[in-house]
Amino acid sequence: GAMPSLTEIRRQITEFQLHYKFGMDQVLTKITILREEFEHTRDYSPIEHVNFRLKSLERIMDKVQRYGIEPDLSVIRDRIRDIAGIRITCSFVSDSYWIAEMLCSQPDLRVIEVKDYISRPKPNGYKSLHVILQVPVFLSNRTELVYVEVQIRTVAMDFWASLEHKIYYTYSGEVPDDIVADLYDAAQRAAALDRQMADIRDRVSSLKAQAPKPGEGATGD
Ligand code: 0O2
Repeated sequence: GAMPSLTEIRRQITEFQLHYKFGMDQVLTKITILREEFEHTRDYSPIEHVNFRLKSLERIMDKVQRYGIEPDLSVIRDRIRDIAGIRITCSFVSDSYWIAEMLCSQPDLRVIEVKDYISRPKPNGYKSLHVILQVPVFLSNRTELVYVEVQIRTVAMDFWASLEHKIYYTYSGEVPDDIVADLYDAAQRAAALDRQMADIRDRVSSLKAQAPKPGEGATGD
């Protein structure tokens, strides 16, 4: 067939990106609902912050090269599953699993894969829970299924991962050995901090459970 015109290519790319934005918006709304419901019914929400991004065309093309796949929109749609990315930061490790479970049990989301780098960290020390979902996007004339990657991790894991990501790019992937070793050590300390914080929380909540509530318990004489 004839080569598509530049205008046509641009239209196709914009449409492609728009579908990911729609899919991401759907999942973001679900997260907002969970968050607001928690704030309403309890005194705390397990969700601390939510960040999101659409992968740039440039970064998509890097991945096309790395995967050695055809630079074709329909191939990219099938093979690259983190074009729409959402990151949820929470306080405690147990919250990560809890949030993942609440999302994964929603009937209109299809869970494609769960990568648990919390229980099995990457060799560099990276920890995070990755959930790859497929979301239906209802367009005027059809329904499109789009992948959305949700990364869920604690504040401590997130602190580590943002620094590691910057360093990795600073050295274009060739990080000096001593820095690799120090980063690994820092990841272990972040994990120790997460354990300590959970332990403190548990002790405080068991004390709270024992304490008499106002108006009950000791009558004081
Ligand atoms: P960005 O800038 O976040 O978009 P692959 O993507 O092929 O390397 P896979 O199995 O397809 O690996 O995906 P995986 O393991 O779920 O990882 C995808 C994303 O997780 C990455 O996206 C990072 O956001 C994050 N991630 C994974 N491993 C690490 C790590 O060791 N350190 C940090 N800081 N982040 C990690 P991108 O596209 O690499 O980057």
